[in-house]
Formats: sequence, C-alpha cells, structure tokens
Amino acid sequence: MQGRGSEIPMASADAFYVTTPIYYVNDVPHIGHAYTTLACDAIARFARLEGRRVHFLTGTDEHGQKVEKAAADAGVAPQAFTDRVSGRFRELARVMAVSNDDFIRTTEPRHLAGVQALWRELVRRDQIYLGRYAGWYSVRDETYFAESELTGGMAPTGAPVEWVEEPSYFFRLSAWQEPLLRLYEERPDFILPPSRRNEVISFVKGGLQDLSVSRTSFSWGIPVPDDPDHVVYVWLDALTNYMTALGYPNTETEAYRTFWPADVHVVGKDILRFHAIFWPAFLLAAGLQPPRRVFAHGWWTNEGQKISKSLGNVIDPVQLIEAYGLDQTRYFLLREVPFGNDGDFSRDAMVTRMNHDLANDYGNLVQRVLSMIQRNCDARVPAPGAYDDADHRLIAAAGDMLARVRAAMAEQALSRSLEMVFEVIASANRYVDAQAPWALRKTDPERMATVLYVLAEVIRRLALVTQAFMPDASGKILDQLAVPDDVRSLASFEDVASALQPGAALPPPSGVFPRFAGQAL
Ligand code: ME8
Repeated sequence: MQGRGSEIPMASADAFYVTTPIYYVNDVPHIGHAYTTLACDAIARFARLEGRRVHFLTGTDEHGQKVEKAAADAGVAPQAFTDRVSGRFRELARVMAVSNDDFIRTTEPRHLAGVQALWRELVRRDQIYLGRYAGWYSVRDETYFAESELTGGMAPTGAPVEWVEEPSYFFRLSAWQEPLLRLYEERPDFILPPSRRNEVISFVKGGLQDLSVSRTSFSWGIPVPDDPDHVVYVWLDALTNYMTALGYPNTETEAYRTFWPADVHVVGKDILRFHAIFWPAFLLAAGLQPPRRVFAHGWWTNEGQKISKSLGNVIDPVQLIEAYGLDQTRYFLLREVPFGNDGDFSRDAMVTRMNHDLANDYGNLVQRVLSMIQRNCDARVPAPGAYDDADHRLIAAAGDMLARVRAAMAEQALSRSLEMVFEVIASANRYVDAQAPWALRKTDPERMATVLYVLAEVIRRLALVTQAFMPDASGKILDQLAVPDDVRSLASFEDVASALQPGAALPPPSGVFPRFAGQAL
C-alpha cells in the first residue's frame, strides 16, 4: 500500500492514535467543539477497553490572521489572548471528563520546531518555491478561494473575502493529484463516511493548483526558516500538530514510533479538504506516512438554525452539562444522529432521549433488577439454576452485541453502536416483563434467582460496553454489581471467570439515570 513499509517502521498493531481538530482560539468553545471532542473520547475509551494502547490528542490552533484579529479586537497581545482562550478549551475538556492523553498548543516550542523542520524537509525535496500570490482570501475560513468559487462576492461558506497580493511560498500541490487519487483508490476507508470520500475524489479529479503556504501581510505565526518576512500558512502550521505532539521532527521518539501514522483524524465536514487533500500531500511530499483515516462528521444546528454568534444561539456545552448531566449530554450527542450526518439540537429531543432511552429503558432496567435482588436475594448475586430458551436467547443477544459493536466502532459508527446496545436493553426489559420475577418470588424462588442472575449478568455486559459512551453512569452500575476494577475491560465480557459470582454481596442500589424534571434550557 501507498506509503507503507517505507523508511519508517509501522505503528505497533495494538497502538491506537485518535485526534480532534485543534480549535481556533478566536472564540470560546461551543457545542460543535464539544461534539467532536466527545466523539473522540468515546472512540478512545472504547479502544482502551479493548486493551489497546491509546494516544488521544486534542488542542488549540493559535496562529493566523483570524486569531491575531480577535486578539486586537479584544485589545490584548496575541500570546496573552491565546493563553486565555486556550485555557477555556482545556477547562471544557476537564468539565467533560475527556480522557485526552495530551493537549497541544501551536504556540508551544515543541510545535514550532516541528513545523520549521517539516518546512525545511519540503524545501530540501524541492516541494516549495517562492512566488507571488494574488487572489482572494477569507480570514474567517483561513482559506484561499479562486474567483470562480465565489458567489455574490462571498466565499462558499458565506464568509467575506479580501483581495491579497503578496510574495508567497507555494507548495507543489498540483504534483500530488495522481498520488492522492491512488491513495484514495488503494484505501477505500481512508476517508469516511463514503459519501464524503466521493466528494473529495471528485474535487481532486477537478485538478489541484499549487498552494500558497506563507503570508507576509501580518506576523502572528511561525517564521519561515531563513526568510522571517514570511510566516507559515496557518493550515500547514496547524496540521503538523498531529506529528509534533508525538515528538516530530524526531521520528525516533517512543511516541512517534508507536503512534504514527494516526489511526483516525476526526474532523467536521467543514475542514475535510484540508485533512484529506493538503495533509496527506504534505506528508507524502516529505516522505512521511499519511494517516490511516480521516473521518468527517456532520454539522449541528440549533432548533433548525445555523449556530452563530451573530444569531445569538450558540450553545454553551458547560450549561448543557449543568442542565442535563454529562452522561446525558454525551449520550444525546452521540446517539441522536448517525456519526457523519448533520444533526439538530433541540430541547425536546434532548429531554426525550434523557427520559425515554436513559431513565425509562436503561435506568429502569438496572433499577428494577438491582432492587429485586436487594430485597429478595439477601443483597447477594443470586445462584442461577438451569437456563431455559428465553434465558439462552437473552444471553446470546447480549453476547452478540459485542461483536456487532466492535464492527461498528471499527468504522466510528458511534450512534449505530449505541443503537445495538439499546436493542439489548429493550430485549432485557421485555424479558423482565415476560418472566415477571416479582411473581416468581412466592411460586418458584429458584426460577426467580435464575431470571435475576441472567438479568444482572446482561446488565454487567451492557455496562462494560457503555463505559465508552457514559463512563460515569456505567461505572456506577458496575459498582452496584460489585464488579472489581480489574475486570472492567472488554476482555472480561465473555470471560467465564469474570462473570458475576453467585453469593457476592451487592451494595444498596441507587438510580443512575434520573428523569429530567427541571426547566429545559
Ligand atoms: O477549523 N457542528 O478550528 P475551528 C459540528 N483550527 N461540529 C462543529 C460545529 C458545528 N456546528 N462547529 C464547530 C478549525 N465544529 C481549525 C482546525 S485542525 C489541524 C485545525 C467542530 O475552531 C468541528 O469539528 O473552526 C469542526 O471541524 C471544528 O469544530 C472547527 O473548529
């Protein structure tokens, strides 16, 4: 395959490297940023539960004209401004209990050195030449646009554009059209979902122009080596974060050797082209391996409207978490739309998911089963008798769930994975109703013990899987089943020795998924 088996050893097989985009610090974080980060968090947690060695990176993109302008508007020096806003992103990651292993800022020395090294390597390989840029630029998008791409004098994104004419270094992007098309061809899952892949392929087939990769009309950026009148174009600077965080330009660091190439860069569809075209082209041009996958997710609107500061409808993720709870917010965002599609945030949909799926379905299942065990089985895991068909069917459905979720997670199908989990929850609730263990208490206590054991064991498996999506609530469920910390990975899912042990004492149950009773935001 393209780029494999070349100069650099492949990342080790059990290693898994997932990244979020690094967010611009021109403004404070909103639900869109929270969404991407939470999705990556679920992906990273799932890989850890699988026993993989995970590196999960997020961070902030702090250079460029847009950030320089935001700092000037705030009357603060750029570095002080980016320190402040970057702090807000770190704080959000903390509030969301995000399990990132590193947080990179493009103003850090480790990053600057890596970008300059990549630049020198591209120059050494004759991939960069000096010229002059004359054309349109959108500061909001930090993107150059051709005249033909504008509509009514605006960028396709609706952003204003300005005419820029300045000396500029260019990257020979046009030379990489064929190698890129080969890469997409040889690795059909390099870009997911497939609809996005097709878009990128047709764009590249339409022809690639050399790309301006330096600016001279402002100074907030990384100086071009040996020509400090230029700063490196913010996208070349920003994309390199995925490698500088691993120690690049030192390709012998433990982190780089273990984790490059990245398994998946998760991005919003707005920045797919930068990740699926420019980034692999820069890497191939520098003799480095492109990432294994770029996954582009969809766009959130708020009650049907585009989210924007000027419309005043920006959703603050911290408020959302305060109003509905962290696991509830995570569940809603990851479950509501198939990962890759656009989604609409609405209070009604949020409250419905919270009350229906979580409180009524998952929460009620756990609550009923654990309280029956508490009351009727002396607060100990009951000892099961022989299984009948219904027991086998439910256990088998729970067993199959893991293989199905694994296959879905291999494609970052987060919502589909949750759907599969909730199918088993629905089956378990039907089983409770059909078996009516409360009625068996008097008539057939042994059968009651079997039914409650089967249910408790199914709940254990459900909670093992949902740890990736709702870590706090799932941890509490596992606590209530007295599952020791060292058997909470997915290796314990099918492992007989890790199943619940009859006779084990259980703590008093308490609800983990409250109904929403407050005032919707
Ligand atoms: O583009 N719906 O940073 P950015 C879904 N610095 N996701 C959304 C969203 C929405 N309404 N709004 C934002 C940049 N996002 C560059 C990236 S990477 C080397 C450099 C998410 O602060 C989504 O992930 O504009 C989108 O791609 C990202 O935030 C853009 O963040």
